[in-house]
Amino acid sequence: MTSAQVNTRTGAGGAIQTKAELRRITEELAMSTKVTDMHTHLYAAEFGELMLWGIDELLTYHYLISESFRWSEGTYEEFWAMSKREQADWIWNKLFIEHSPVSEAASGFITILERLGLDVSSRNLDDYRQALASRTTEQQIDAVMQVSGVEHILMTNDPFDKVEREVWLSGGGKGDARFSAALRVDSLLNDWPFAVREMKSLGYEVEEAWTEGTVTEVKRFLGEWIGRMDALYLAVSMPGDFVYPAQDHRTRMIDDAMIPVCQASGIPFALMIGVRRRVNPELRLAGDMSMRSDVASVEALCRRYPEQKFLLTMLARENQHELAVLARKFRNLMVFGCWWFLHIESMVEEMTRFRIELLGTSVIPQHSDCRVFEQLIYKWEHSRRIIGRVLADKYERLWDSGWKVTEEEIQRDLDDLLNQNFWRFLGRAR
Ligand code: RAT
Ligand code: ZN
Repeated sequence: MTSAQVNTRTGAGGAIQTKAELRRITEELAMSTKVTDMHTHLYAAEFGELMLWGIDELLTYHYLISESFRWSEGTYEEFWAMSKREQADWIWNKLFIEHSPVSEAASGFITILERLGLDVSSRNLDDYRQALASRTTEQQIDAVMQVSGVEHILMTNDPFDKVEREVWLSGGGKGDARFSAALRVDSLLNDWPFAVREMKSLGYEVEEAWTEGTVTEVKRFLGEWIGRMDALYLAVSMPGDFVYPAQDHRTRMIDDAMIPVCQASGIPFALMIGVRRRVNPELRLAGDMSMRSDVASVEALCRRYPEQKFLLTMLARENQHELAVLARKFRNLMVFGCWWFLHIESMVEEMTRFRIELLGTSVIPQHSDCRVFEQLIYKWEHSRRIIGRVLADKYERLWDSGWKVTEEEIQRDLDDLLNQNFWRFLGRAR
């Protein structure tokens, strides 16, 4: 931020004059500071069909699918047999017309419409579709990044996904500097027989038995994919019953292959712990559940590998406080985001508050987890508002004691929270 910009907010000299001004400036800066979104399922335009955007994709977001079924007596098969557009119409009727869209995901859709300049009061879905129909993917990426203030996006990149793999193997994937890759390795840890088959088909000499040769080949696989993608970190989602250390495949994979490769490449390992996949398989992607996790496993990893950085988020509300306390003990642990079912206003508020109370501004308060591009608009707007409010409360307390934060300091703190803490943790301060 330039001093000219600073002075427009605070008047002569840049000093904040009143508590009301302190709050206003904090909340405004929280809304406008550029963001690095360090975990999404979004893609750059060159990934083609993987890059989801537009009204029908937004309405068929899996968060909304599961909410819609609460109002339906119909079968799952009927839903899945519909075209995407029909599914979108069905969800629109269930969640927006027959009932009011007050849930986080449903109200988020309304925030998107409004910010895209569409007439929310018309409730005319076809008008919304038409308004976006003339746009290209590239135009929509530019527009949404502009509106949401998201400057940099981390994708989730899975070499075990055939469609995505082809993009990378044909030399693509790195054409848009606003996007970076994160190498997703769930299959290696959570579905080893499948991973073995896939790696074999790609020419790696691996077998299900954990032999020295297999370890060497898994490390080669990881190293080559990190290089091919320029991956900024390695990432996995784990069930809540993940235990480390244990006499099992996961511990061997982490100790023998993943940590050595992360260390050789100088990248963090991101663990997202606490998902129970497909508790209702008929809901497909929408059928996953959260479960409590064992923070002691994270503790064991951080203690055993003090030189390795761990990015960590957990899915159960019950784990959040303990995890934040653990981050006080291990500087190689960076807590990030309010994940999935925690990405609702009440939880974001609670978690942001106690994280800042325990860790100051040394956390990454949010990531979006967006799957459809326009979701950046609502996920960040809703979270920014809360982050600004929490921070303003803390500055007001300081103000009452006579400690006056300056506008530059507020900007610095928000830049840390929304950008720099991520890049610094990677050792790539910007
Ligand atoms: O938030 C989501 O959309 C989930 O379906 C998951 O993708 C989760 O975020 C994950 O990365 O495993
Ligand atoms: Zn995710």
